[in-house]
Amino acid sequence: MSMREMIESKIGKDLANASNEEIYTGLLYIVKDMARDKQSTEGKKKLYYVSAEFLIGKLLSNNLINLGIYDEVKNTLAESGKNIAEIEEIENEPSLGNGGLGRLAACFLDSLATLGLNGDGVGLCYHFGLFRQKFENNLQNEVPDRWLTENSWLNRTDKTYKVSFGGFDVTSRMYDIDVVGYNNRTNKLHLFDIESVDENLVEGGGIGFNKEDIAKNLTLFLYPDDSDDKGRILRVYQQYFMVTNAACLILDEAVEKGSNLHDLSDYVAVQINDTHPSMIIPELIRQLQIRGILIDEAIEIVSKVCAYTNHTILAEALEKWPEDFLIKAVPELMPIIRELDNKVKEKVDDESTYIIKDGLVHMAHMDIHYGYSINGVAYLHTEILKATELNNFYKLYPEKFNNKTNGITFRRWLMECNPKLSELITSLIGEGWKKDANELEKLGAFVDDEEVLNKFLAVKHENKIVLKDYLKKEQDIDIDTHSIIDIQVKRLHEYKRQQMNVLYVIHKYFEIKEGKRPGRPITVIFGAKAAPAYIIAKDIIHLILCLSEIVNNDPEVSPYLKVVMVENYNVTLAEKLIPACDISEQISLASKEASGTGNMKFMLNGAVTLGTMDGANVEIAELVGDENIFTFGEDSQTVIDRYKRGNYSSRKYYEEDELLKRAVDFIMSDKVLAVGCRENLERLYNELLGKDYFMTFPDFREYVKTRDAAYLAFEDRIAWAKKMLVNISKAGFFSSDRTIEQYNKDIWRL
Ligand code: 26Q
Repeated sequence: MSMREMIESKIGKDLANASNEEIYTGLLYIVKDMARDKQSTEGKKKLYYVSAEFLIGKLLSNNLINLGIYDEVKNTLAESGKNIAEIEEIENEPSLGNGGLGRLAACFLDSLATLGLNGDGVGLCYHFGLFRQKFENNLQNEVPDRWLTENSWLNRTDKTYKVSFGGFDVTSRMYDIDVVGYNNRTNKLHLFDIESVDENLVEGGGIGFNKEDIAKNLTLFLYPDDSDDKGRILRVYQQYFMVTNAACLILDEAVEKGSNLHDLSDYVAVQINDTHPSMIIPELIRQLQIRGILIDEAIEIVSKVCAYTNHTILAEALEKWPEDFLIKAVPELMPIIRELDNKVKEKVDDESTYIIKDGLVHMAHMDIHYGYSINGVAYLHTEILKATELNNFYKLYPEKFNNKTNGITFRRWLMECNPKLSELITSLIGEGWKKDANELEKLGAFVDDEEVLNKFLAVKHENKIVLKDYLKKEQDIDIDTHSIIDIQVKRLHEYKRQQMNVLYVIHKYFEIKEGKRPGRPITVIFGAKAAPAYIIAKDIIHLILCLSEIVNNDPEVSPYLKVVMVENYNVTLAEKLIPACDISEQISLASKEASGTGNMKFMLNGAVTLGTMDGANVEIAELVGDENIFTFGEDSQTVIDRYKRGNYSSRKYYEEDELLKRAVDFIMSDKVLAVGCRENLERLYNELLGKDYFMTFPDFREYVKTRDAAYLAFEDRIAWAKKMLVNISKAGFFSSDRTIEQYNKDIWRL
């Protein structure tokens, strides 16, 4: 059957007469059929990647590419005057994650399937993912984002379990999404829901809902906090619901394959994605006990099965649950957690490593004592964990600690989002890089070939045109395709220092006012959601929006500088922004960003990094060399030492630096107050002057100098194209295929 016949028989009419919705739905079911046909037989051992977040993004194009039929479909549609880009727009993005950790889980699923490894994801089927961001009066508003539609990628299964909480039960059901590997096997993402969920609990237009009625609200929302522990008891219910279902599924499948449970570690590896699924340790122990295994052996079995990934160094983000919460929500787990804690207390003197302290259960401590592997997500991050944050644990279990530098899937983050660059690369070095990312190194042969370098510049420019059209159509934003495009997109967090970027923009605004104009217009793009309860983060968004109103409407400034804050930054927008970017802002305070993965996506798409020596930036710098990255700022050791001394005073820097003072004072100027809210602006101003916990002021001067140097370097177009090329050619290391191979070799052994 030809592609046309296949699609037309699915939708029951001629392509030419079909609506985009009908074509989308037809393609959805064609992909689902093909995925079903590609299911491979199970190996003996299986990985379960348990995670509260899977930020998978839209799936249609991704699946078509991985099935190898994207071009065929695209051309068939084009023959009937249909545009695949418009059909993609029909699909809702499932925003089942906050940011990096959730997106990493999605990249890992793609790589597992692509490498032919037997590994499934297990998580929750939130009805509303992360909120949709709306700007009103230069402020962030949050509205619910219902992504489920009648025809979706979810497949309802027959698997249901009874889940008991303190005082009541619910029934769970498993829904599956097929994870189609690139030219390889199909794995599954299992998402659990409650049968009794009630969407009517969501109150009039907002993201508020009755927090008490757990049997109805459990799977309504993803927690919108990123690193700030605002979690309440509902989060405990969610987490337990996730892990008890995961544990049931794991034991069912192992038994089905012939495990006698004593040999569980021959059948199962569980990767605990940050502490959100940590309760799977006591829960597996509990379920093994129910199946007749004594507690001491159950603990031993589970300790050979569970491995833990740490994604953050911010102490406040390490989950600690009050014992009271656990007693109320999941009473049956508490005795097991106490037993685990007692065993620690029997053999370990160091009180700082105890699981229960002052009425709080430290989830990470449980993971480290009872998991067989603990990994950080970039070289620097793992070293900091070993040397400082988790040093007491490292002394106990040095052999458990290992690094797994993050990666991204090149299928989505190059082939899908940047077809023009993919084509250019293939025309130069062949198709091999699609299966073996290290082959990108072959591009190194062209660093001095001006003709080739010009082609890279041309692709970048074409991508800027695509972005321009998209932003105009979707958000009524105008950008200049001949400007330098400088982008910072990621969750809004003080440690990521969007506020420092803003201070630079204010500084540039003053310079232009004084007649010091940049050689070429600059477009500064921000995209970020702030957790609804994170006040200062929302104030920073407010400042960015005020600033863009002022700058873009000032005829003296707007020809040279434009400030854009895209609304509702998500995976879909990232795929449009990243291919068009020249300068990738990765400016976190050194020691605070565990890895970052956006930095890798930008590099792969030919942007040059402007960054601190933090997270995976350190490895990027090492790979591309000083010539091909712009680094600045204090190093992690200096920062860690200053925190130890505890004597940082931002006011001192402010008073000693005219330019910094001028920029900071602008926040409270009449100009900004005229378009903004005094309360928000004043709070942010005071925060910076009174605290500046993430030390933007000490790095400000060097940031300005380095960013100006990057803009200047951009003017030597051939030299810049070389930097782009080197970045692309060295990006192979950051393929999540490499990361997953390392997890498998060192941790899972599938
Ligand atoms: C905790 C308690 C209560 C409610 C929410 C949370 C919560 C939710 C999400 C805590 C943390 C997160 C997400 C963390 C995260 O995304 N971390 C990022 O992980 C990436 C993948 O490893 C890294 O690249 C980033 O550096 C890291 O910030």
